Amino acid sequence: MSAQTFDFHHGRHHQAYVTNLNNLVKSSPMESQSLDELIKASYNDASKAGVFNNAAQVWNHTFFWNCMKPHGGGAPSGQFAQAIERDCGGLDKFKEQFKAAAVGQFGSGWAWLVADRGQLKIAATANAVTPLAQGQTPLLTCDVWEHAYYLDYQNRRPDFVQAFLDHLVNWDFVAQNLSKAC
Ligand code: MN3
Repeated sequence: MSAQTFDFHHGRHHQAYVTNLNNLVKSSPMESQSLDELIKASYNDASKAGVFNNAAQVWNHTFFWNCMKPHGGGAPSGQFAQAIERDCGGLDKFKEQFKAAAVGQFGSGWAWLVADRGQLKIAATANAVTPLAQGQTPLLTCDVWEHAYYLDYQNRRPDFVQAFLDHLVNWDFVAQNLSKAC
């Protein structure tokens, strides 16, 4: 991920969601709610679509940055590696399935690895939707909105997702998320 992509994505796109959300909840009872509470309370409430979209995008982006580290990628270890083996058929199969979900998401959205009642599952969501609102525990995500990759990869979303999996994923963070979910 180039410095330019990171700068625009974090400094402009993520910042815009923070600014919008702060403006939307200002001087309302929602102002004192946590991000998690806001997301769960506004999901599927058409009158709060703006709050949901911005709150979920703030949460998703913060989570996405934590899913990466410099010189990331490689292979997970320990209990998490065993869970990938058990539920996804191993790291290579996991990468194939995650990439297929990321590439197959039509338009803007997110690819996810989640824990759902103790089982690892791969998912994709549209726009701002987050598995957190759907009762699942997010473990890993990749942003597949065009703003996440267009400067570096133009239309080649598969290449961005492959680079994310091979060189950016912070498996320690992903494993931590699973240990907290169990
Ligand atoms: Mn984004």
